[in-house]
Amino acid sequence: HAADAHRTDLMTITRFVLNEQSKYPESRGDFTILLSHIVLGCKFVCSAVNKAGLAKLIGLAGETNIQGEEQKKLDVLSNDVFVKALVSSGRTSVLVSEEDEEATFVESSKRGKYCVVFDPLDGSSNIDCGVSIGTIFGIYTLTHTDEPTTEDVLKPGNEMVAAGYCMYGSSCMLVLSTGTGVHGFTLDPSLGEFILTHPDIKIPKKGNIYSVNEGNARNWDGPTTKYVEKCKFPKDGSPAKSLRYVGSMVADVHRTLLYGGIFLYPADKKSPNGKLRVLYEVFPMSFLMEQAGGQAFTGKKRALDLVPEKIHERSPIFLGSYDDVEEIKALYAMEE
Ligand code: AHM
Ligand code: MG
Repeated sequence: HAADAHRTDLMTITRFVLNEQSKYPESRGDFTILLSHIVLGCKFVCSAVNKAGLAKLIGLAGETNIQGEEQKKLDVLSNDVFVKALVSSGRTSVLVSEEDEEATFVESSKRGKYCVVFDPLDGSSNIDCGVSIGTIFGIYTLTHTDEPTTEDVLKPGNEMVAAGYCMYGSSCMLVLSTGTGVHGFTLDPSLGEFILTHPDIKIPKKGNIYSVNEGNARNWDGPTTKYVEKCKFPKDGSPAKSLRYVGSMVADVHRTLLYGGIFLYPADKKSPNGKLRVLYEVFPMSFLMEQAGGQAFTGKKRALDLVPEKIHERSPIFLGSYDDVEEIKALYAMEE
């Protein structure tokens, strides 16, 4: 049928979120405006990532970020674009970026009711070889009218009102949850619009892939070691799991969301809190996993129940299919 070949009723991300927000009578479009600024940042980064080789944007910026990692030009650029877009939206008060040691407090004339935590360009070790990288973000609401402080973002992940990521891969995909399921939008480059292509994503209840940096295995704790051993040599007659590890959290979590399985960044002897940051890596991905029917666990508790004390705090994380996370939870429970 001709009408099928050319879809004429395009569900853009803006239209989708406007529809969702219209369910709340108090909604005045602030969230939609905020999101459109995040979307602008994602489109900019997408285009910059695609041109990186050509534009000679790749390379060291000669700066080191606060975690002592090398900072690439694209990270700096992406961060600048997101901070400026978020401030100019007029809908934010506090911003926390992986690239900035301190939180950004928006000047009072431009303030709004949201606080945004984000990693503007995650997976930077993959930039130079053209492997998928991404942006991760989480959104809190400001619950008072006093001067904003970091306390406004040092809240458990279950208080986020929205979370998402954008993956710059073979296509550019934005995956979003505002607490009513998980929805995926693909950038149509000819339109410059994110179009709903993956409505209501649900993660398979059990998967057959595990995803972890096994190079750290000798420093793992007992439960993680046992779990990965079980993935490779299951004793209950089930087939062994496949290993997939991109090394970009967005890509590894995206695959886990669509295909099922488990993603692990455990604690190890060298990094007792793991590597990934609570506010802008662990929380948004855990929020999405739960919204898709999966689970996210820290080795001690539900990830979204963590209460961070510092904006760049780290935590071990195990997330993915419900049944697979259930298994690692059982192994940690045996330790206690
Ligand atoms: P980055 O913020 O320096 O890019 O590091 C975050 C990345 C994640 O995307 C990924 O899951 C993890 O670090 C990979 O770490 P490792 O190289 O230790 O396996
Ligand atoms: Mg990062």
